[in-house]
Amino acid sequence: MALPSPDIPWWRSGTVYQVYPRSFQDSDGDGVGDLAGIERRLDHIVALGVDAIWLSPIFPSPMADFGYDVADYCGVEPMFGDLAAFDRLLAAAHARGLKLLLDFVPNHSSDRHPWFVASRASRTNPKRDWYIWRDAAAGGGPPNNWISDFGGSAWEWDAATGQYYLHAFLKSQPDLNWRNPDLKRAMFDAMRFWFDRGVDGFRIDVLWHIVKADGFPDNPVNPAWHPGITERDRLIQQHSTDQPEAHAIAAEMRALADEYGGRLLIGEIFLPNDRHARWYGTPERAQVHLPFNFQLIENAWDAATLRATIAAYEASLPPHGWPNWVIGSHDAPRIAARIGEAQARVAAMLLLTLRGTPTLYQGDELGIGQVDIPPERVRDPQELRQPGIGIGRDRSRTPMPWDDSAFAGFSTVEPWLPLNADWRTRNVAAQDGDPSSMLTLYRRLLALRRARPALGLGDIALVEADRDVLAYERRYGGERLLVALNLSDEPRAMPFAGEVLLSTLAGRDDGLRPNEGVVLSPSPRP
Ligand code: TEU
Repeated sequence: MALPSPDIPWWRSGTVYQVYPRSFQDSDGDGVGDLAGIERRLDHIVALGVDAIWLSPIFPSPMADFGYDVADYCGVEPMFGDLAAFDRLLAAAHARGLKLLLDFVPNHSSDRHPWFVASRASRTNPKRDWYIWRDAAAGGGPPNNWISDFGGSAWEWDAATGQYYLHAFLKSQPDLNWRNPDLKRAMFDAMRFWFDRGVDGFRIDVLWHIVKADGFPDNPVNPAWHPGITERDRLIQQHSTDQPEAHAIAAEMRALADEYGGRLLIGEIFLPNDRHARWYGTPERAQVHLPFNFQLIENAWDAATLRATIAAYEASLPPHGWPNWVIGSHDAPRIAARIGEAQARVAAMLLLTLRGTPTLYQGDELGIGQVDIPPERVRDPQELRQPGIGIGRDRSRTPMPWDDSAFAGFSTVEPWLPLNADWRTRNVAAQDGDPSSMLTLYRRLLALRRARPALGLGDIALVEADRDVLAYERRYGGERLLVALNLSDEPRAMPFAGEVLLSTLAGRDDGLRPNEGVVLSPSPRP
């Protein structure tokens, strides 16, 4: 077996696990998770078999968007702990061989950030230009037609200074002006602050948003919009996102990460393949290591679509671009809610056997499915502003169920969001020793991926198979593994001859059973 070269960076074969700090483990009895809680539960993450954790924002925040409204880029939200608690968590993670990534939110700050307080104080304040201020349109009203991702105009009138400011998300999340050199320097200093403390990299929030077209032209109307989808999609975000200057800043961020050596940058980018691939940059002037690929979340769950998705994405990558796949997040619906638990097992196998770095989201390893949030407990600002179209994000932000004790061992009091209704049986302790549990399946898949360079690093080739079956080969050096996934709830023909190393189901069968996925070692060729 060919052994991977030691200079292959860890994140190529590694797996990232997203922790949503508010909902992982409460250690001080306020119903909200915190850093000491995460530290206490690190062994769960180690036992799972991932390589890195990415923490959603932990910085001081009024929590209008649950941490994605940052009031200090170089601090820790008191609800989560303090810098000392962060240093302890980082040391504890490193001691267990886990990397730790933070969530950098460069597009906007909180309106309570001292920079914005200064910026809105007067038109002549030295920080005025750190945010995006514009006069009203000639006939009055907002400067252009841009719509906030959370609905309504992206411009908010400030009566005191007689101008509008831009906010791509909530009005309490004013967009920063990356064209201002002082702002840019301050943001790079914030990245250095965390790199100096030892963080292994960043997931960068809405990276493709950070620079806007000069002159702020109107965005074109989207002819495909209908009232069943978000208001944001009324327009095509042509001038408000994906500007060349944003790519240039990504390249500078990468240069900084490289300066520190071995630090990873993951960019949150939602774009079609051709434009998405540009976020890798060029070998001479690289941008992010991994532009997040959300196509397993966005695209239909059937063999033909997945096959086409994999083929088109692979074909779009530049030669130096390493792929990655995401199957859940704090924004997306739970995978098991979307496709059902039986297929969620197949999805786990797909995620962990595709070519590219997988990111998995806390709770998906337990197969948490639909969680109905009673109307009076809805907290997500996006849902509160655009109710009724099914975009609520609370349903994937519910607390981790650890055991069947009070509040699932997450807290000693009622948590900030309800638990999954089946928490008494669907929790870490219950699944821990159960050979048929989702948790056991994830652990086995991660162990196999770690043991087999063909899975962690190998090439991928899609293989023709029966209807509803997605099949591919992974190959590294002399090692070859085969994957066959039955996307239907009927039996299908097994496309390969070989020894089953791992099935998503208990027992064995010659064919592919309904909703079965298998990894095989090929039989030697006759
Ligand atoms: O999300 C960016 C983003 O594109 C979201 O608007 C996404 O489309 C939506 O949540 C799907 O329902 C990032 C963060 O992940 C999200 O939690 C933040 O609210 C947002 O940026 C603003 O910082």
